[in-house]
Amino acid sequence: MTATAGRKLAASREHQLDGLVGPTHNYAGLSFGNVASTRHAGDMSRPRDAVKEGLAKMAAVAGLGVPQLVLPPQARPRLDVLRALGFDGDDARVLSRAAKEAPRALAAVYSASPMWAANAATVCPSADATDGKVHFSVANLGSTFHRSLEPADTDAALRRLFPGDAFVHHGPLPAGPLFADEGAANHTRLYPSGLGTAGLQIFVYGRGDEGTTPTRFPARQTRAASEAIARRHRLGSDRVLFLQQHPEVIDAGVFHNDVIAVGSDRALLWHERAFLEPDAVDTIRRRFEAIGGDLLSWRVDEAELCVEDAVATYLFNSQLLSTERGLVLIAPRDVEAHAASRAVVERLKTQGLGAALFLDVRQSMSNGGGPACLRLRVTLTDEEAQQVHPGVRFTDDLHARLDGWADNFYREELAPTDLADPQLVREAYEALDALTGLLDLGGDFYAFQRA
Ligand code: SUG
Repeated sequence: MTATAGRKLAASREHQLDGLVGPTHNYAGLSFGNVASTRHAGDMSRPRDAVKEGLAKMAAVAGLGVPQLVLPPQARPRLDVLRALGFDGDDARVLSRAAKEAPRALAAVYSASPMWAANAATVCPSADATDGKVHFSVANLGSTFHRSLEPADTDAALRRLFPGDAFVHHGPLPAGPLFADEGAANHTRLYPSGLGTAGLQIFVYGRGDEGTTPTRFPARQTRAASEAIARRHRLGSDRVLFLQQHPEVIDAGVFHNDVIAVGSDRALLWHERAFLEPDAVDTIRRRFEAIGGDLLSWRVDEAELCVEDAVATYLFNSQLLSTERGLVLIAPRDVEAHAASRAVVERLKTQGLGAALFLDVRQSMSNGGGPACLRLRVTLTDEEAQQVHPGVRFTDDLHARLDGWADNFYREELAPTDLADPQLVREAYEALDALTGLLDLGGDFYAFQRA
């Protein structure tokens, strides 16, 4: 570690990049292994509430003094994908045929899934990389069809939001089961507080080349993918740790590690069944100590909160934020409403947690996306932060403008049958066209604007 890198991290801040919920947010049961997605398949969705819940969360985070950024939604529906699947003719014909012959494909091309920015990419701060750059690796998201449509546009968006040579943008890893990658949802970074040195990056995978794997639901992250990312990001071997997620919890609906553990700063909140290796957290502690860290371990036992209730309430999908008030937990309201889950938070408050805020992100939760799913953490030095596209900085003014934009363009309700309505396509594109003005992204951000 050079003195320069040490100075750089001392002035670093963790930015929260939240996926803005797109106008076609709907419930289609597209994610096998994500129990909320399956349970809510076919429900009526409320896109306007969804985007406003996300905006209110961004406001709460910004209100804590944490820098907040907005990731624009991707253009949906992807009629180009339906055409590639053989549906031809004008838009109305493509939609009506797909609705009859391939309703799941229709739902997939409409999904607002890019809102879950934790799956957009894995991001590593410059202090950890031997080349002193911030590295982004876009996730390939090949485990589900609807999410496999995201990487190319995610890559383009991240390049637009983080331009300049402080940032290295790696595209997605090669497609296919071997390098299945779901981004930062399986990645945690701990750093020794006050030292201004590099951190320890923990990559959690569901499937290795050998050994136990889940039997009921897919493991969406492989060890090979995590290793490739660590290599690309030029992380020293003393900076990385690879741990296997317990296959049994994947089979219980923990489709990403951030559904069963969350860490930030020097704190790690984890369920006793999160990891396969029984001594996983001892290893984390030891490795963290070796780089000058003192782990604050918050273990939750099965008797205190069972995995099923953890999945139902999403306690571990809270955001853990370093603020002037100490560590703050942004948890879903479902945690507050559940006695055992809430009791864990009360206990944490006696063990170093500064405060907890309970927020309503119901629309996202019903598709299996809690507060932490909606954000990607991007740690930047002050100098790097100056390079970020200024239009996506969340301010009170932008909040007000985006609220008004949602009132103008978002439907209150969306039923599965509405997806065949060509008017919805026009509405969605009009909304996004207007958004590029609000975020100062120019008139050529979306493919439909360039056509
Ligand atoms: O990939 N749900 C998302 C939820 C992602 C949550 N992210 C994190 N844990 N970080 C998924 O399963 C459901 C879409 C539908 O069924 O309509 C969906 O894609």
